[in-house]
Amino acid sequence: TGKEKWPRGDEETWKAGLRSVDADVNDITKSIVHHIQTSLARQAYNIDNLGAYQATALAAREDLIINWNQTQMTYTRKQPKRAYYLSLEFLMGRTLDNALLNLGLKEKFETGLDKLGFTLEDVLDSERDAALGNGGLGRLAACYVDSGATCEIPLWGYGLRYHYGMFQQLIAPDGSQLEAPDPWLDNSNPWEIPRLDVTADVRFGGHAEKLDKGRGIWSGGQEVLAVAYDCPIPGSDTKSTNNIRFWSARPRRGFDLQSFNAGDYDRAVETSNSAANITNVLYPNDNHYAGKSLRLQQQYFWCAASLSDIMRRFKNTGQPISEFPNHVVIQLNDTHPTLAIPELMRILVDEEEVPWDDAWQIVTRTFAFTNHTVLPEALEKWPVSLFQQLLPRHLQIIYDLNWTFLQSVERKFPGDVDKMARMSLIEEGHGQQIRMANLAVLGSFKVNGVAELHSELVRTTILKDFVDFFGVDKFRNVTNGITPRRWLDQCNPALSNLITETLGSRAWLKDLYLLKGLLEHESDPTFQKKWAAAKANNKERLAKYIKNTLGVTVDSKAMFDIQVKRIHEYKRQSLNILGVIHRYLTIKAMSPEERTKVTPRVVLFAGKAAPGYWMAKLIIRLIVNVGKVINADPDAKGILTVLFLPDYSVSLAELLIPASDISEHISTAGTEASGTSNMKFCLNGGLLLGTVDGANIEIAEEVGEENVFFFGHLTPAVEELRYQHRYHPMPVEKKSPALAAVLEDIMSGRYGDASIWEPFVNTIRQGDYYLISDDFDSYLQAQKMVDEAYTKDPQQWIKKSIQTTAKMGKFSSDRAIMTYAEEIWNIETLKIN
Ligand code: CRA
Repeated sequence: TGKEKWPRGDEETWKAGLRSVDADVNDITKSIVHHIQTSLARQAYNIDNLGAYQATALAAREDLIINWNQTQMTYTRKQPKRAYYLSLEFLMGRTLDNALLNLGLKEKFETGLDKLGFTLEDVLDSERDAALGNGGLGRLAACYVDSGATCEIPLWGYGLRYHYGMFQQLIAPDGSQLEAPDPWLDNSNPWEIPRLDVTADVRFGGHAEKLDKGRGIWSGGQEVLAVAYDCPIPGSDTKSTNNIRFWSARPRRGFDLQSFNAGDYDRAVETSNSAANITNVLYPNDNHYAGKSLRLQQQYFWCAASLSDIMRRFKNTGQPISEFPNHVVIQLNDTHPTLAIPELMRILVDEEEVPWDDAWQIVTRTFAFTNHTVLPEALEKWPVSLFQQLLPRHLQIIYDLNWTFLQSVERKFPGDVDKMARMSLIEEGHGQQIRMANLAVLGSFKVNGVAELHSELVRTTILKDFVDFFGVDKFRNVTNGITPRRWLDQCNPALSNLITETLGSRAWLKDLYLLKGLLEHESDPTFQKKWAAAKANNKERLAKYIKNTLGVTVDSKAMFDIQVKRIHEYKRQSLNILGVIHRYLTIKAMSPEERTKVTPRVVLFAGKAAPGYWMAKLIIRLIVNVGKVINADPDAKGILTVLFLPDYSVSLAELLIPASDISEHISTAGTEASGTSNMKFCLNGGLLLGTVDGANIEIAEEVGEENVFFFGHLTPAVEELRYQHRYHPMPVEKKSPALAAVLEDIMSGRYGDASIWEPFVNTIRQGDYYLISDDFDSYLQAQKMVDEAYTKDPQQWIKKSIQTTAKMGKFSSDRAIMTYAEEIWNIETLKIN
């Protein structure tokens, strides 16, 4: 019959060979030693922490793979509708600790390693971060796959396997940021499974010819091979283990044989090099479009490989192509994967010979799009000339889609040529450009923002025309979330254990609203003491790290005030450092007696600036130099310390976040789409100092406004204030004398030559686009309230901290992913047995 018998050979022998997941300590040490011996080719007498980590990872990975297999087999058998999360960034951080926790094997591994003479802590610390992302958007993708697996949703991620992740940040002696490459794969990556047999051909360039009925033929150019690397994503306390498939570029043929035979060796090697270049490096821009040709090649390479993989898997179900949207939903993480829309169109029309209109029906029932920013500088617009050169067939498809689309706009809004010009997929101008956001909206059945305010701004500003055209129902909100497994249980064992002990079980980790149960204990002095002790423990842990890395002693009894995130003018680290200088000047003006009444503070900054973002780098330099002066001044000793911690990463965040008393989320109103570190700090019992922006607003709604420190102008005022700065500027001296004194102090040369800082000071004196001068006094006021709340009633502060954690249930990424599943994807959970 041609049907083979499975399994081949003797079934009992097969069964006896299968490994199960319920290992005891003995199995674990055996597995580790086995990997040391046969995978690493090392032995008991020459194994160091790194080797122990690698062997431990290989041992844990076996358990992940067993669950992975079980999960994927169930999907294949039951054929549920599947969701695919297309993201150019997955900011995973470390994996071992998370894997052991999710598998419920952490204690056993700890005991096993101890028997072998290693501490779990050292072993965990030997892992390098996987930093395939810039910031919030990439970390969100990592939290969402964690929640997808935990909530038992058939959800896969698709990404790129960059050889170099986010650059390593060094701080030069003069305070400037330096960048070094991040060759994270150098020690090999135990968490990836190379699938050298899972590949896709991706074409670039060549010619596109149009046939009848919208069909076309694309040929010639250069073909690049995409090779899959799978990364298992375990759910917490479930067998459900999902996948991120990362694509790596390889030359299609080892060499261009024609050039090779013609004796043109250099050229032959060159083409193979340029193919491998595609997945070389992550672009280090956050919230900023740079328009590089190689970036467009990355985007297409990844979209084409992912869609061919998704299509192959769909076809294996044997369903007719019209069923595609009932089996597949694809979430576009920002506009980066928008090319998937014309690519699916191309596959359906040119390869599957689906009539154009039917194909468009399928496409527009398949995609949903998340917008992550309203900042104009982040909007992707690719030159038509670049498309002509690299993606000629996609350009034809986009033109054809635009033609039909603009006709329907004209029918709905006759004569409104301005509207048509704004909504067109093509921006006319000195060189036409393709507007990726317009294409993403047109090709998707749902569009969402990432916090209530942001989604409202999307509806009323950048996509207003599209709301008028499609109706408001297409435009939704899904407020971001964070995984409580990594961002509390893993990073803050002291607090996690106290919560579990208090609530009586670990169920809160999968139903975060259960944290509400802590409120019963908020006034219990014993509980308050334990709560404060957990925070103190985390602050000491951080102080130790600072001592070890920077050689600086910080007083862990002081208030820890933390701002960690990408360095960006809209995030206003500038406001923070200017406030610090104000605090310093105030201290300088005090008598020694008065200084004893000051609430001691440790102000910590960390974050990377895009290498090409000059002003952001200048702000880092200012922070470092202000810190140097203050930390060396006996007048400020013991009451003010200011540090910039280099090379911010997921792992450093895991150390910093549990140690904060207060954290700063102080963007100009309306600019931070959501923010997610705000959620992480509050979940760990840190209080929030912030503007009325992004998810800060919803956090305050949940934890109570009495528990957050809000300041600054509101979103509706911003436009008018910017107008005033432009056309009726008022000198800083008049608007805020306090700020004027600070700027003067900077220009006095105290922190280095005035000429260095002048460009920065000018951004505030002229134009002040981010409204530093408008919000400065209100910021100082809020800081004063923070000081008072912290010193005057420490017990009340602890209560606020408990209430904050207790009311953070909404911000679990489990809630967010279930909202996507139910309200957007129309997809069901699937239990894995
Ligand atoms: N830079 C927003 O700025 C948001 C994350 C995740 C961002 C953050 O406020 O929390 O996305 N936007 O939704 C973005 O990357 C391209 O836009 C971010 O991380």
